[in-house]
Amino acid sequence: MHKVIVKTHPNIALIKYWGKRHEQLMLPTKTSLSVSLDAFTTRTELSCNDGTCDELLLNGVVSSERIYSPIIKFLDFCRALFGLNKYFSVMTHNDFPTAAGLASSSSGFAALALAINQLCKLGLDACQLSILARLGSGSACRSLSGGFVMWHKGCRDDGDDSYGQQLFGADHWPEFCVLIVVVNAGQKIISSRAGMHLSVQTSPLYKQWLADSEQRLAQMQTALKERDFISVGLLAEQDWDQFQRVALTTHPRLDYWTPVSHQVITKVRNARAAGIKCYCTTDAGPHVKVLCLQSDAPHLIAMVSSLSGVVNVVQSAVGSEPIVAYAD
Ligand code: 2P0
Repeated sequence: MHKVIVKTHPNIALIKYWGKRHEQLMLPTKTSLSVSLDAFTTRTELSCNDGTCDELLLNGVVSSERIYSPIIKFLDFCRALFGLNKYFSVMTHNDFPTAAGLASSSSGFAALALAINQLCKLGLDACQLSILARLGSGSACRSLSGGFVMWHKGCRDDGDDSYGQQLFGADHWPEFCVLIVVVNAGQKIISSRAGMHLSVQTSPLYKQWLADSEQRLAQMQTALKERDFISVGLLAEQDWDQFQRVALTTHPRLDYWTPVSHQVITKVRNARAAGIKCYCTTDAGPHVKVLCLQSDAPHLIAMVSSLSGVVNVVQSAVGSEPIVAYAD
């Protein structure tokens, strides 16, 4: 096989991951749960090259060191783990902003793991693929499946029980909708990886969040199963609220949000007070994700779009499985 093209979706966590119990193996301190975003896609084309190093293009250009080096590290890791004696050409295209709090590393490393498995005929099963993606970026292990996915924190030292598992596919809840409210902002100043490390070390609220989140997981699974939107929204917003408090009490303080983010959040909460079922969450970045039902989306989009500083609002259904689009 000479070339593969794969497509994956990023995911947004309803119960967050933020911190590691093992840094190299990317083992998390807590189990997390996410939903795949159908509206955003990473497309990765992978082939072998005859040169003496890997080549990497992100959205058609040679990317910055910050994006480049974790990918090369991941390819080095794959070469060592699977005895691959070759260099790769990687062409990745995200149809959404990279490293801006829109979970590009989740779909990016999921795509890379899937593509290497195909190209090099590694024969990894779903669980092994998720573990491989996790070694690139934690949240990527939740992007090897569509739908609603739980990343088990696991308890083994080798991490073999820490992988993403699909709870429900995209077709479980066609009305479930995520509005991605893109606000005016650049790349974030402190990466998630560095930020979560600081939070584990310094936030006085961190341990309590772990305990509360653990309890929320069981409730969230039941709410998802029953398609109980209000409970899903409230649980997600509670977990995000604690995540935000943890970030803001980290030393140095991690404030990933802008005044526009807060204006969006206030609008959403006002809409909820007026009877619309809508809930907020964010990643470690300023863009706000609004959980709502499809029928309420047009009204909510019009409402938040009117704020100055909102660049655009993307409506997303629940994403489906990654695909191998082309292989020869
Ligand atoms: C999540 N985030 O659960 C949380 C919520 C951001 C906020 O996973 O160090 O890029 O590569 O494992 O996966 C972002 O962190 O970090 C993230 P690494 P990652 O989606």
